[in-house]
Amino acid sequence: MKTVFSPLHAGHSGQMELVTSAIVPGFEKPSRAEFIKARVESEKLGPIIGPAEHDLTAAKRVHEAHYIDFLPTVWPEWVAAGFTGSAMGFTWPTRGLRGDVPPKRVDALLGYYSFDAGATFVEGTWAAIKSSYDVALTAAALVKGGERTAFALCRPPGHHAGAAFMGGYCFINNAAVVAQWFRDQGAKRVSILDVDYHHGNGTQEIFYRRGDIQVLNLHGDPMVEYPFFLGHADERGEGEGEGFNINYPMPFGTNWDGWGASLEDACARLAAYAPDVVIVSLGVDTFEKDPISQFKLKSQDYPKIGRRIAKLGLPTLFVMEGGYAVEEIGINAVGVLTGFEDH
Ligand code: Q9C
Ligand code: ZN
Repeated sequence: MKTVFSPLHAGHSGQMELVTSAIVPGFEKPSRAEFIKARVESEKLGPIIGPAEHDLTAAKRVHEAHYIDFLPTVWPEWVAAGFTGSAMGFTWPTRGLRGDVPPKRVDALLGYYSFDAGATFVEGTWAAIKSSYDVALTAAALVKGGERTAFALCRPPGHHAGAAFMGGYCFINNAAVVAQWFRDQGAKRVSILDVDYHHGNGTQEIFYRRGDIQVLNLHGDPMVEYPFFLGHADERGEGEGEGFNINYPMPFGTNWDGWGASLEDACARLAAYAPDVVIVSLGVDTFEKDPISQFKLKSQDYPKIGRRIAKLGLPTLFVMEGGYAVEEIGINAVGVLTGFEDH
């Protein structure tokens, strides 16, 4: 399978991150993508190609235009305001406050367009966001063009980004963008299978009222795990989307037995939906040694994920999301892909 990769991800580097009791160097760092790329090469997965440039039309099909237009302005406005360090919000419009009046300061707008302080900008961040989007669309075009599969080695990731919010290291929801793009290219139904450890709250929010894009999410129980405020089993979609959003929250300590059972159920529902294409939001932060996660998958489990997805027999696009155990991230992510190819 072909991998699409852009070196521009590397400019999104050195950002800080707010965790429970400290501000620390971001876990979402450039070496993640470099370790994955190195493993694609050493495993001889296939050619690595660069992305074609795309305008922002496809992004605005799933995100609000004012949100997308804000993203490239952040760093220049931050610098013009005399701020240094990492650009992140610090005040958020929660229940009871005005979410309909964008303020005029860039630091306030960062809060306005976020649900947490986890989507942080440095100088190269917009170029990295744009390259990640280009990577996803370029890989999607390979599958649309008849390839059985492709790997979008996206960085930064996307699944926490909603129609008008960022968070959780995510700015543009690459998986959502390509799902809508496939619909616009004539696909009747699209499934998104999100196997990242964290609930894909942005993806769910974007498609919650849609029956033409099925969203299946396997993740840590939001009662006790980030992003906390979405991802429960009773969230099944609304209106035309009723029954097309399916959540599999799982407890801390979940290993292959429990996780694989959820995957089996998700794959059965996906097969019943019979989509034209499957988009896998590929996070490998389910790994036992992940520094911010609480599941217990082992490296030997990742090829099983790929093999199970391959058994669906559907065109499949893999879009990279999370995974923070950088030493093993390549082994695990590429393990899924070689498992898929083995089938
Ligand atoms: N103590 C993705 O995997 N921080 N985003 C969690 C850790 C945010 C994860 C707190 C994690 C975001 C794409
Ligand atoms: Zn994650």
